Amino acid sequence: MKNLRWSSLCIRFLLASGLFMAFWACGEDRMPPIEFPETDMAAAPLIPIPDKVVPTRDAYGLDRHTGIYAPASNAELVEVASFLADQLEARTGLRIPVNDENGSGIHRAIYLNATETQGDEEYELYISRDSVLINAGSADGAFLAVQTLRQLLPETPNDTLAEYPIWPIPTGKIEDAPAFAFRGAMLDVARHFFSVEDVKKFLDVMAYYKLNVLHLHLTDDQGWRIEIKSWPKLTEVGGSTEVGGGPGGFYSQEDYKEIVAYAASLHITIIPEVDMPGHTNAASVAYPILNGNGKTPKLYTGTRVGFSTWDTRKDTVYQFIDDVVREISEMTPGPYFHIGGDESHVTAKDDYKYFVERVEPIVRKYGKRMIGWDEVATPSLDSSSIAPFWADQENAQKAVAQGMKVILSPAKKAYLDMQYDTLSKYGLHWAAYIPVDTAYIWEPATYTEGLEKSDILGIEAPLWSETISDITELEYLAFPRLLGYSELGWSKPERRSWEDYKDRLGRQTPYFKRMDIRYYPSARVPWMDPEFPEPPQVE
Ligand code: TNX
Repeated sequence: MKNLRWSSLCIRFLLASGLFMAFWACGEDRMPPIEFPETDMAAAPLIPIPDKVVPTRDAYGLDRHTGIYAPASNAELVEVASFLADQLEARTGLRIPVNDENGSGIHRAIYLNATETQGDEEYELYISRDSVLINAGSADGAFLAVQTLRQLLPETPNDTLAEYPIWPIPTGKIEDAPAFAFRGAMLDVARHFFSVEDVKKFLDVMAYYKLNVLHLHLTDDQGWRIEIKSWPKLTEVGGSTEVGGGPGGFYSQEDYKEIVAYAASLHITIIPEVDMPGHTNAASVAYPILNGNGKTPKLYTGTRVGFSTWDTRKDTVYQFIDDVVREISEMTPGPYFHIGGDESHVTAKDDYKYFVERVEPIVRKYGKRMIGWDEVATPSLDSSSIAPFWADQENAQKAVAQGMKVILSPAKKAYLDMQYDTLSKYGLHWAAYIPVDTAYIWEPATYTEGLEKSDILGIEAPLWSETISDITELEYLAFPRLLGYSELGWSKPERRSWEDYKDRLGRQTPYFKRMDIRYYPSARVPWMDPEFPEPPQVE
C-alpha cells in the first residue's frame, strides 16, 4: 500500500480551501489511541462495486469528535457536505458540524476537496485512522463518494471502545469512476399513478446506489399525469382514472418542480416523457381534436397497447405539442425530453415518419435533446437525438448509423416489470421471466450487435405499472433487481461477478429494513436476516 502522505494532502487541502481552523484536525491525533478490531474495506458490501479498493485494516472512528469540511468558496461542495451531515445524523444521531470555525472539539475530520484532474463523476476516498479525504473533480463526484462512505458505515456503533459510541469505518483507499455516464430507471406513473412521496422514496434509493437519471413516463392511454396550464383538460379529464378504474391523479406543476428539485439535490436528472403519437388516448379524450384513429375516444382503464394515435397531419396537433414541450421543458433543467414514439400501430408508416421528423425540431427549439423508443430511429433525425433500445436491435443499429446514441433497456434483460418467475405476484412476462441473476448477468457494452461502447450512453431499467398500483407492489418488482442494474451501469465488467454480487446483495437487508423497502426475497440470494420469508422455489 503506497504511503498516503496525509500531511501533504492536508496542506494542499488547506491551501486550496483557506479553512485554517481545519489545521487543528490535521495535526497528530490528540485523542488517546483507541484499539479497533481489524477491518477489511474490501469485504464491505458495496453496491455498485468500486474500481479499486485497497484496505489498510485499521478503523476511522466516527464519533462526537468528527467534523466535516468543504471549501467555503465552493457552494456545491458545501451542499454535499451538509447532505453527508444530515445522512450521518439520521443514522447515528450525531449532529456533525460542517465547516465549524471553532473546531476545537474536532479531532477526526472528513474533508471534501475539489480537484482539477478528475473526471465529472470520478472520486477518490482515502480513509485513515485520523481522517477521511474525498477528492473529486465535481460536486457530482463528491456526492458519489459520500454514497460509498454511507455504505461503509457500520449498522451499529461500538459502545465498548470509549464512554461514548463510536462507529468504526474500515480504513483504506478507494478509486472509483463509472463505466457509463447515464445510469437510469423509469417509473410509469401513467398506467397507475404514484405520489410525489413515492417518487421521492424511489429517488432516495437510486441515489444510495449511484443511479443518476430518473425517467418519468408521464402520459399514456390510461392517464395524463402532468399539469399543462395552456391545456387544462389534459389532467382534469385525462388524469381522472388509471388501469383498473382507480382514481388516477396527476402532478401539478408545483409537484413536478418539487420532484425535479428533490432529484437535483440527489444529483439525479429527471427525464419527462410524453408518449406520442400512439399511447395518447387520455389526451384525445380530453381534446378530441387531437385524435387520429377515427373513433370517439373514451376513458380507458385496460392494458391493451397500440390502439391510439393523433392526427399527424393537423397543424393544431403541433401547436399543442409545442405548448406541452415548452411548459414541461421550462420546468426541467436536465438536457432531455422524451417523446415516446413506441408501438404506434395505428399510425400509418408515412404519418409516423412525418410526425417524428416534425416533433424533433420542436424539442430542440426548447433546448432539449430528443429521446424516443427505438422505433424513432426509422425516420431521419438529428444526431443529438437518442434511442433507447428496448425491442428491436435493427432500430438501435439504424440510430447509430445516424450518429445517434443508444440507451440500453432491452426488455429481455432490463425490464423491471417482467416477472421473476411463474409464481411472481406482479408483473408481465411477454419478454421473459427475469430472475435476479438473469437481470445481472449480461454485458451492456456488447449486448447489441454492431454497437461500440462509445455508441452507448448507458443503461435504463424501466418499470411499467400495468400490474402494480402502490409503492409496496412497485418495490416488489424494482427491488432487488434495480441494484443489479446500478452495478451494470457503474462497474467495469472485470469487477463484476454474480457470486460476489449476490453475497453483497444479501447484505443490503439492514438498509432495506431501515428504508422499509418491500423487496422480493429471491431464493437465489443469501439474504442476511431476511425480513420476509423465502418465496417458494421454482424450477
Ligand atoms: C411495452 S416498452 C411498452 C409499454 C408497456 C410494456 C409492458 C415500450 C416502449 N412499450 O407500453 O407498458 O411493454 O412491459
